[in-house]
Amino acid sequence: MIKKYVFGKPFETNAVIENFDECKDKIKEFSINETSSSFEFARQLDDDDIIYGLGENVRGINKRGWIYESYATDEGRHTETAKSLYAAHNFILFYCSSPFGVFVDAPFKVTFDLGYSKMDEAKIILHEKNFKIYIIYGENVNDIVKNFRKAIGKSYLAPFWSFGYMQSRWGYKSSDECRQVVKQFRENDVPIDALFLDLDYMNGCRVFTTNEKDFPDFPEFVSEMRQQDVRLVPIIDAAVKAEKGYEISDEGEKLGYFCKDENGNDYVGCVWPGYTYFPDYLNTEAGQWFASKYQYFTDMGIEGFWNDMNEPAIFFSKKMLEDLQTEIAERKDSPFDAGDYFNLRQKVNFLWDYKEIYHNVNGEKIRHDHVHNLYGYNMTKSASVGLEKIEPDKRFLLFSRSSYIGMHRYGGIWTGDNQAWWSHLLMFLQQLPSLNMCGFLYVGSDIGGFNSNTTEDLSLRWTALSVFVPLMRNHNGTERPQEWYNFIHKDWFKDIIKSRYRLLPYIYSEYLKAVHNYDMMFKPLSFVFPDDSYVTQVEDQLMLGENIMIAPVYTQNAKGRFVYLPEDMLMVKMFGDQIETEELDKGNVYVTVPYNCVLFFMRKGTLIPLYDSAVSTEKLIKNKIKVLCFTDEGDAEYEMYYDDGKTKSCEPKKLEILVENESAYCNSNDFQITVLAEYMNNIF
Ligand code: MIG
Repeated sequence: MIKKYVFGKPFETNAVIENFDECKDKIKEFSINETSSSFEFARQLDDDDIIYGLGENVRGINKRGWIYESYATDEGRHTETAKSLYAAHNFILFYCSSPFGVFVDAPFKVTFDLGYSKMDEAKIILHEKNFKIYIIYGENVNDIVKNFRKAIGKSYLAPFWSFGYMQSRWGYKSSDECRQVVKQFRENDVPIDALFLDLDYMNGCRVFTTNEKDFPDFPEFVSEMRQQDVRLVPIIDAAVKAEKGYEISDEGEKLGYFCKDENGNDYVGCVWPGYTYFPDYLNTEAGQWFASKYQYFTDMGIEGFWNDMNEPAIFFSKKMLEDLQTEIAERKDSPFDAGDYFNLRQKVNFLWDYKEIYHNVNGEKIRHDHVHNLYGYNMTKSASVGLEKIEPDKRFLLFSRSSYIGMHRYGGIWTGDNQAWWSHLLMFLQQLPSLNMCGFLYVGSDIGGFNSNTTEDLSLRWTALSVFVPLMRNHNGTERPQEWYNFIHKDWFKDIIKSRYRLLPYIYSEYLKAVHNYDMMFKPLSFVFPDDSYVTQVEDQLMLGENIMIAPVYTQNAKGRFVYLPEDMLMVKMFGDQIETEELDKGNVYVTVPYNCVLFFMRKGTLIPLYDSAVSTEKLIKNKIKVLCFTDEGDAEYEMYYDDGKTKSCEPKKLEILVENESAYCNSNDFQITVLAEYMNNIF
């Protein structure tokens, strides 16, 4: 059950697509305080209450104890004290005596003070007065999330190839450099499915152009890579270079599709191309005009895109820079003291203001800060709708940096410019269930860390965690190159990446289940073992689907780690083609984890389908499946979801796999299934 409450006249975000009647009862979960400019929803917290949710954010799985601000921000440090990252995911779940979820559907700034100002009080502060609030109920936490997810609609379905290993860097400077990267993979039989192109492929950062000098014959380059099973994925920046003679700029100007300033002139900021216009993605026509330009690439055979800088990120506003220049010139001969200096410094740091920007939504002029959190969402929604016009049934890879709930129907996200810090490896693990609650299933983080120089061991451990994650992409922007071949133990990376391809039937199946059943792929342990009071404390392990538990190593120099087993489980260590298993008893146990190891734990009575590894998703032999079992009195079973991986319209198929006394059975003749009996010896 879901109750919808409406305050004032909310801007339609289209986050929720199921229809609910407006509820006029009093909200019983919160006490409400209205001030002249805001609404505050407060609730007492018991000692044991947990708060889950908030999607992409800093801190733990339990969000309690910090103050978060939903306001999409280009923030490249992601420290523990950050309040906002790139996304605004306003769903939280109170895990208390009678659990419930809350979705705050508000496109402006919302503060979630979750026991920060007062340790025993949660407060949601809405800084404007027009919004909707949904209170979501259910039989248990899984049910609450499911009800919410049904209300916001089915998550984006990514193509199967985008579950392969992907390499990126800011930036590969030429097509020859790209060829060298791919050569390293192919010559060493390290699997890869995609190579990402950052700013350098463009002509002077002009969106929908290519750099003829360093990336000559672009369409041929695309097909040359494709022949090697490597898809090229170009970056698409949100803003458009403001320049006479540049087609996109001229067209957008003429059609009136760019955001305006207060006086109705095109707003000019500065981003990578220099002075730029900002397409008005909140204006459907403007969004569709921009999206139609993706055809420039799809005509060349490009099948995937990543949308960047769409918070939107602005380095400075032309007007505010000019005002500052005038101010400095005027003050040339007047005294300047310490206070003046700090004022000036502050100004230089924030030389743009979202209040300068206006949208045109169905003829209505709306100031950007009132709808700020919808910009990246609408850029990506437009792209998805536009791509659907180009090829209606094709699944394109599409993911975005900024997002709002609702965007999960159109694309995935990556978690932006993280750091090559061990704490960010753990933080990513902790973001996974929160992202899934908010509908974002096709997600990933920059493996190895985007900012700061990585280390070989950090890259290895990060790759090992990402084996389980849909978007498995190594990306960085700093000096130290972090493609696996730059390190000493190349074979260790190879083992880990091969393990990914082996595990794909399970990973993809659990992804499809989460999409089609409105479920979470990654869950906190408390969602699966509600009767075990200890698991609410576990912040560094997750359930992946119902059947396996993951517990990555996230500390430097650690040869292993302690793992909490909520029940007897089978420990599995994969090393590419090699596998080791050991049955472990419930409780705390220390396990050693070599650097080339992918570690997970299976529940009793279950099995994991595996492929033989291959150098690309296309080379996998998908009808030959090997199963790894942890039987319960000789039996194990698994329902494997699969589909064509290419079209949107295909319904998932379900392969029922059953193992009885070392023989495997399934409900389809298309598959050949073998039991990996050697790993079962210690079990029978
Ligand atoms: O201001 O395109 O998060 O992945 O490599 C930096 C360059 C702009 C930010 C993205 C990052 C990308 C980088 N971009």
